[in-house]
Amino acid sequence: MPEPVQEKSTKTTCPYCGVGCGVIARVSNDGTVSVKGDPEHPANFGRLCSKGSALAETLDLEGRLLYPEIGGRRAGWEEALDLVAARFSQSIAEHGPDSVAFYVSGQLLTEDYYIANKLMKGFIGSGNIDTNSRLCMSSSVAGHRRAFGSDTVPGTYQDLELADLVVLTGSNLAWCHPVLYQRLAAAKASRPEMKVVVIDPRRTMTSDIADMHLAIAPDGDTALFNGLLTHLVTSGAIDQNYISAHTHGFAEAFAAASALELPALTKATGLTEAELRDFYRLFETTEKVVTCYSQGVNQSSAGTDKVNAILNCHLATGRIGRTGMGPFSLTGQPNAMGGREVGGLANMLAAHMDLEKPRDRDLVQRFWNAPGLATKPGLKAVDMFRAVAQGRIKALWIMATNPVVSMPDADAVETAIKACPFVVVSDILRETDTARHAHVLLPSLGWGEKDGTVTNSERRISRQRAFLKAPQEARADWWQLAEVGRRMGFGQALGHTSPAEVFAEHAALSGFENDGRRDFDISAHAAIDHDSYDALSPFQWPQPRGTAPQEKRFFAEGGFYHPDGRASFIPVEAPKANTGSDGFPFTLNTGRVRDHWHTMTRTGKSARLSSHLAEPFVEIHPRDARAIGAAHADLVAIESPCGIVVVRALVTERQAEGNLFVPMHWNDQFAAKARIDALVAPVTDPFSGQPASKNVAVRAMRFAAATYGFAVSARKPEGLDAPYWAIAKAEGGWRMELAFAGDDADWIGWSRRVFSIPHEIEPIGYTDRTSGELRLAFFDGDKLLAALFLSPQPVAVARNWAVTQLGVSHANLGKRFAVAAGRPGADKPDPGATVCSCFSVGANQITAAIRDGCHSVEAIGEKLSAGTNCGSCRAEIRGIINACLAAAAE
Ligand SMILES: Nc1nc2c(c(=O)[nH]1)N[C@H]1C(S)=C(S)[C@@H](COP(=O)(O)OP(=O)(O)OC[C@H]3O[C@@H](n4cnc5c(=O)[nH]c(N)nc54)[C@H](O)[C@@H]3O)O[C@H]1N2
Ligand SMILES: Nc1nc2c(c(=O)[nH]1)N[C@H]1C(S)=C(S)[C@@H](COP(=O)(O)OP(=O)(O)OC[C@H]3O[C@@H](n4cnc5c(=O)[nH]c(N)nc54)[C@H](O)[C@@H]3O)O[C@H]1N2
Ligand code: SF4
Ligand SMILES: [Mo]
Repeated sequence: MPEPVQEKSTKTTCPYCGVGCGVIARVSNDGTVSVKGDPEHPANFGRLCSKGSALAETLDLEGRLLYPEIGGRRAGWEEALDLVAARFSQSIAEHGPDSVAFYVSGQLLTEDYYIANKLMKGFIGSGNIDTNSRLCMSSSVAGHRRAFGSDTVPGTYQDLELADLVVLTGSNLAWCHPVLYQRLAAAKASRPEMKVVVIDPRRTMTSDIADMHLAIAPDGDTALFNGLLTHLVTSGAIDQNYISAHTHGFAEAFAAASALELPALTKATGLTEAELRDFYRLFETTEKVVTCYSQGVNQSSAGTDKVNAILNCHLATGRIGRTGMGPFSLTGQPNAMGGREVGGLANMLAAHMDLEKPRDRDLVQRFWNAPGLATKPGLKAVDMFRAVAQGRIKALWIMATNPVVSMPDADAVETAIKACPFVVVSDILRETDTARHAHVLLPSLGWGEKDGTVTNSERRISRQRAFLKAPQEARADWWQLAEVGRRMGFGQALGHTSPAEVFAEHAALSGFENDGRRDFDISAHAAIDHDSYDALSPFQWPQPRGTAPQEKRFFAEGGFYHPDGRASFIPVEAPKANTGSDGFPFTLNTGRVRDHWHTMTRTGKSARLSSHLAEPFVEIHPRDARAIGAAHADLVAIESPCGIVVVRALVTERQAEGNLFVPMHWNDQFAAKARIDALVAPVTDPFSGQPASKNVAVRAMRFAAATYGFAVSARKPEGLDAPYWAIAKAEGGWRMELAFAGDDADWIGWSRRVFSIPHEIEPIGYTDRTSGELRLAFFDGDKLLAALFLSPQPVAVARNWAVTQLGVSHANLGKRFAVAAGRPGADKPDPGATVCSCFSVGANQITAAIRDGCHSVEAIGEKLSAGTNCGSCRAEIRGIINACLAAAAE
């Protein structure tokens, strides 16, 4: 654990999702950290989800990168920074500024991002800085800019509570923005007349509170919202005054929208006429509508058009910027918005200005005193890694992102990085799928150690504050960038000595020659000093010079940022329905699970978070599973022309037929072959350059194994060589799923090697000749070191029970044999798969409580505490209750 800075509570902001919850971190005298929600923060008013609640469990120094490394050897900062500066300068001198690139992240703080962008665009003079926000928010950015003339989110979180209809499209809010979901669920509970519509090919946990779930065909959104626009016109629900006073292009947009008649609409959306009519009628007759959208909209080859199809409907009804109304782009990362504000995307310039506009370039050039400012946009992420592969980029700096896992065509991205002459990676961990290919590794400060600001989905800027000392030699990302910039000769422009100074400059630029022409203006903070920065309370932008903090919505009275002040309707056409391609009949959809964050570098450290879903899986419809001969818990290989993964089958009717869903999280550190982006083709949206990560043509087949295994081990397993393995952190050790091609290995020898068992320890064994099952357990005195359960079928041992055996004393020999036999005793029943990660309550415990008469989420909460802390599992508990009661009624 890093050392505490001071023994007191610190107000800071959660480093995970774009809800941007306020957190109070407390460091006790013995150095232990605890976190709770900040009751005063306007994003969460004290609530936290499962990931936020478990933050303290991710702060240990295990696996941290703690000093710079060059070519795998420890180096000093001076040497590492000199080398990075020299290699970047050399490449620029020999091949020009476009031969270098930065690939950064929406998880950087605004101050880090500002310096990265200033160094690359202002002083290196290239646009080649792009960010993982390209994979995340760029279609929303492009859609906003086409419609509004600026990248503006018009509304606030409160609008979701005040609306009478909330449409959630391409958003699994319950798992991905859990506190906002809780706010919505609470509003709906207090006003049951409020309606929620969820539009998603899968029936996700978010559908739990929905009055209507529309299982849309992949990429059917443009057709759906075009049909809606047509319906709004024909039913007379449009706001003609708003359209004529504040917009242009309505006729063209309507003409494009009405191209599809009802029969074609049902085909394109995969919905019935009745479903379409019900949804359209609800939208037509409800004034207060908020339409929230996220990656089911953005991550598409037509993502920008989807965004504009949605914006068109809100503009046509004038339902924008008023209380309880408007389109709402849900941002993913903690600082997706801050990155956009500093212009971190390759085609943007600082403070929401445009790299392609000479006037904007001139303004920024003068403000920065940067005669060499880039004159054209740089390469967007997919093109950037293509340029790396082609040898056009010779020096690459990757910061706070893990592209070998998260970029489409991930195997090709890995090959490109490996072949790049000079790669710098700044990360908090030493071993990631990307870091392993770096020539220079730079240790960054992590959450709790670094200082700066982030902007959440509702334009609220909050401080992240340090409450732990920098561990060993880790340093802030902005400092690393500025130090390299100084060594490259740009010292005058990068002389900042603190994040407060960087923030002040960023605020000043936002107001520079602005006069209301640009939406992003926080110049009220242009002269902020260190003390005020330390004390800065969360505030929403805009906050121009001389104004007090305000809660502002945009565009109720027009005032758009196109030169004529009007919004543009964008005519959009529905893409042709995807009919699959030869030999690749399934549509692969990818996304997130409740308790993991992206590539698991932080959530993978928490046993509690890792127990919710402990291995990579594919959601598959029962009929599809039958068709490929796979039963529940079998392994499935999924393949596209780009790559292959092997994951567990999770057979469920929540999944639509013909579609598969695999989470994006698992990577080479946690599984043998589960980097799903290895399958995703690098197909991008033509306007935003955002990859289509949710609609990939694949084939699937049962993965035959001769032997399946499950194991628990006190030590992290080493050298796993099985064709399938997936490891997860457990209380007191690790748990893992395994599959082998053969059935006659030297399992004792294998276990000794993989679980690091001292040679003097003999196993307790158990073989069942009829079932072919074999169990081995290794004890050191009364302590279980490892247990391996093997079977010709997927292993049926009670997982969570087995995991708890690592932590208990096995003084009684009989109990040791029970472990080897894989049989929970009556005194310690199997809790079942974890549902509530805050209180470690499993599905079997919940089922038992239901049998005992607890028939509501509240009753379960009273009996087991499940669902009473962060509330992230309440939808799942309700699902178990409904399933049990339905089964009992049959
Ligand atoms: N637990 C957790 N929360 C997170 C994150 C995390 O890693 N873990 N990451 C954060 C980040 S960076 C982001 S960007 C957000 C993402 O938040 P979300 O966008 O809510 O999450 P996803 O699971 O990527 O995708 C959302 C849904 O889109 C659906 N979908 C797929 N194709 C289509 C389609 O064609 N149309 C429609 N309408 N829906 C479709 C998927 O089935 C999926 O349920 O989450 C943030 N929050
Ligand atoms: N198939 C598929 N692919 C996807 C998506 C999908 O839905 N489907 N979603 C896309 C989206 S929306 C996103 S946002 C991306 C996310 O993908 P990534 O950005 O690649 O995922 P992370 O795991 O968040 O990577 C963050 C890295 O930064 C490190 N880190 C943490 N804190 C710090 C810090 O303070 N400083 C530094 N320097 N490093 C730090 C972490 O250890 C980790 O290695 O994935 C995208 N890829
Ligand atoms: S909803 Fe959860 S992950 Fe998102 S900011 Fe709040 S506590 Fe963090
Ligand atoms: Mo994201």
